[in-house]
Amino acid sequence: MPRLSSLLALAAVPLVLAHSNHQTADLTAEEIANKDAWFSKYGKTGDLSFTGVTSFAHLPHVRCLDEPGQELDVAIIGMPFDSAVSFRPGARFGPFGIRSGSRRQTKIRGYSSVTGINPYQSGYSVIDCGDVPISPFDPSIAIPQVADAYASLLSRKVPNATAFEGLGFAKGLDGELHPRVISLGGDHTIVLPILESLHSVYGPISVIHFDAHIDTWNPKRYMGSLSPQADINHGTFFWHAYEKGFIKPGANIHAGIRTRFSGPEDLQDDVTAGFDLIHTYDLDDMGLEGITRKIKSRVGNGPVYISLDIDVADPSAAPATGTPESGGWSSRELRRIVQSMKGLNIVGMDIVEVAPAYDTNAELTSILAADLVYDFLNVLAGGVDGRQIQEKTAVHEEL
Ligand SMILES: *[C@@H]1O[C@H](CO)[C@@H](O)[C@H](O)[C@H]1NC(C)=O
Ligand SMILES: [Mn+2]
Repeated sequence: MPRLSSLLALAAVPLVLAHSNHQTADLTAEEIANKDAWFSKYGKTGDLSFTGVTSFAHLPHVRCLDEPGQELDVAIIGMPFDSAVSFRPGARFGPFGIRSGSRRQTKIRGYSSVTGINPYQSGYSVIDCGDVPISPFDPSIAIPQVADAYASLLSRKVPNATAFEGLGFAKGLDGELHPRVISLGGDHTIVLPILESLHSVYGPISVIHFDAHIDTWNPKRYMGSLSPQADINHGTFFWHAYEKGFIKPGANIHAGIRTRFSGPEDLQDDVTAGFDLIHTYDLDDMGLEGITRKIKSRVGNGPVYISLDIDVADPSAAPATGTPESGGWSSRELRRIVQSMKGLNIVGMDIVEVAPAYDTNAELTSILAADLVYDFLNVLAGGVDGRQIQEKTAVHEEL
């Protein structure tokens, strides 16, 4: 312990010595424009957690759709669409809310004591690509907009392919490496056009679906078939993905399910659509290990898409969502399950159904959603394993 306090004292020295006269405003305009002068006087340049224009985790922001030459390793993109929901609207503000919830994340302070890595400094770039300008008026326009935007991002060159190859990431059917995109929803319907775009690059893919609801409802049983467009909504999109052949038969799984159903026929349709199911209560009986094992054995080694509806979390942790259901996983339980997804061949991820208007003033939902994106980035970067945690513990014991 004495060594710990002496280390802390040493760490503070450069800031104290940096400038002896803190009470005087003596930098010229030229010096302020020169980052070094500002740094040597005040010890910090750039954004603080609570300052600056809000990109995800203060990452570089590029409007990628307007910049076709922009190369991408990992891209974060907002999909502000909520015109196909059954209950509370508002997820069009989800990307805004999640970015706001991410403000305490930064590249220079991104090291995880759990995974032993900093996913913002893992040899490849993470860029906030802004939002897709999605029509709020007509889902028959909005859905192809999502597909076109996603396909555009997937088509970009991957500048740091070697960092990816070390992680064993799958290539597309064309033999090329494609960017990994993390989408911020938006209501869950956006996943249908996302799967369409991914399918055209990888062929049929498996889905790991965290949600309180199955979202494989056959539209004929789900409020009837009023029009082709009304059939495609946030409760039916996986049924369409199954019918269109975007997802691999028998290699998909839900986790966290607990809603009510019309009857057993809903669950029969779910099996037809190719899904297995982990109930929210299974955590009590199977534990983290059992859930992880069941998910991984279901999806295997092929390309996997992870879709996370924030309503999978208990409403006490994530009240700001369109169709909350009591009895969900705590934020700690959910984050551990998500962190355990390391090692899968992940081709894309999303967090959907964050509707910030229903959040607490403390931004509980937005902060959880942003932290889950951080967990996604850790999983992509190959973090989370027991050995790294032990090494971290050893460092701690040395101090
Ligand atoms: C990735 O590649 C780009 C372009 O070649 C390069 O500028 C950058 O330093 C590389 N590494 C990271 C972490 O972005
Ligand atoms: Mn959903």
